[in-house]
Amino acid sequence: MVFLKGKERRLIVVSNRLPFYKHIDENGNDVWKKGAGGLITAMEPILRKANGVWLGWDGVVTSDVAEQKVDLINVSEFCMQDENEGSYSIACIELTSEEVDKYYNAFSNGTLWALFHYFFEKSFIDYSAWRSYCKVNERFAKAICEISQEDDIIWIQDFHLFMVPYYLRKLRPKQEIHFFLHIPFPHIDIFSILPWQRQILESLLCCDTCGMHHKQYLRNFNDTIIHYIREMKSENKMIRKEDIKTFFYVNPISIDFDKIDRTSRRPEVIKRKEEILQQSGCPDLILGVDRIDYSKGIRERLLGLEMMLEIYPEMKEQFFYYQLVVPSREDVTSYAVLKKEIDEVVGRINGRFSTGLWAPIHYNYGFVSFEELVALYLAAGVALVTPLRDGMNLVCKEYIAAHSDNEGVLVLSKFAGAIAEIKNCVPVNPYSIEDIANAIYNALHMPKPIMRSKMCKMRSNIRTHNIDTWLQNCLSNFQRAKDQNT
Ligand code: GDG
Repeated sequence: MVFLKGKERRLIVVSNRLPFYKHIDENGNDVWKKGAGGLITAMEPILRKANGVWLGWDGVVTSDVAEQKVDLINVSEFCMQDENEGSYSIACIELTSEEVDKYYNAFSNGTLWALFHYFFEKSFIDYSAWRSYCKVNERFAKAICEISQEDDIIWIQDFHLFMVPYYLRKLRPKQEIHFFLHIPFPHIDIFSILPWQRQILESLLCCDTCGMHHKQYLRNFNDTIIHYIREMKSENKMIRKEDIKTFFYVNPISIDFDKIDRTSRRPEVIKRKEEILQQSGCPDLILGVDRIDYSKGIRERLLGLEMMLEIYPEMKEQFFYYQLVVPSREDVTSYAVLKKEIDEVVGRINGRFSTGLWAPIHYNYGFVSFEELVALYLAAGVALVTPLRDGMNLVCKEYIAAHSDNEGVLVLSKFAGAIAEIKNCVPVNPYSIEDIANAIYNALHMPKPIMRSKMCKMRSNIRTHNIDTWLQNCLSNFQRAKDQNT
């Protein structure tokens, strides 16, 4: 439940993927595994505290979705958890393999993700993928109606579900509908490439609120909407049938600072940090943590590291770069190609610069536990967060929260939404290999008092702007919209 103006309301979060995915083991039993990604990191603590419901795809591919019934499962049934953290329920949507190909891989990840991150050359226009996207979005809207009541707060997340507000508004004219976009909203010139821009805008206008991470995304959205309204007026079309005003707001998402800070102070995590440093055998550990994605700039970052070793050969054996890459969207061709490219670049750089027992890069393509991740953050004297474009980026905020020792330097891309809040980082242009090379060198040589002063300031900022304050801000905007619409 969340408390909104004197009343307890049930919170229903809706996203494409659930935080857990299901597969059936050899004995026919359901096995649930935890997924990884920014949306899970951000929304899970909120749902636990609110004892809410999370509706999404459970990763199951089925042959028939005609008679789908949506059941609620409490995650405490299959997931070990800390009693103090609370619990929540999940409600599962299934997809057919054709829908996985078209709605998920082709339209959501192929067309929308690429376009909204400014990779328009990777984005493709496929009408049958769009139709599948609408069909699945309509199924989500029906599932919401099945599991909710009109008094519940429905909070739809992200670009996979742009059309859900439109279908839901048709089914529930009086429902309060909220949306949050976790990726950038691009410039009008980019957005206009999309043949279905009007449908997406009209769907967003069916919401009570729509939140974004950065004021530039809202500016882009405003430019687009002004243009669209002018067009609609000139064509003498009604802008909206319902009398609902949509309230758009900016609220940069954040992390559970206290949980990461607490974990970083646990003796076993500190011990693990020391082991990592000892095993690396180098004075400094540099860290990169990313979901595999061309937008994260992993390849360019590795090239920057290579250039740093070319310009400053004395840096050999002085550091160890640990790159953790979490598998993601493995069925999308451009992601498989990227994986191969990264493998090759890592092999080449290690081949070029290794000496005796030292190799500059340790590459881990996999998933580590939360505690191991915090130990890695803590061990890293430098974090490289250099996406070519990122809605926000939570890894940089987690790195800051894990440094309860007040040490560490953050190298951060100018194209990550987080740069608006994190002023004491080393900013880089992630497209400039030379800029990355120099930033790594400078980060490794930053005098300790300056480093500590910068880290303290970054920590105090993220401690205050954490996931709880983000939620409270969103709820205030929900309330403002409600006041405006009644
Ligand atoms: C989208 C937007 C926006 C990664 N590896 C492991 C692991 N992770 C966790 C990190 C972090 C999350 O995954 C990645 O979050 P990001 O924010 O960096 O990126 P996206 O997944 O692209 O998220 C992004 C976000 O939504 C929220 O709005 O910030 O811009 O693209 O939390 O810690 N977690 C564990 N093991 C790993 O190996 N336990």
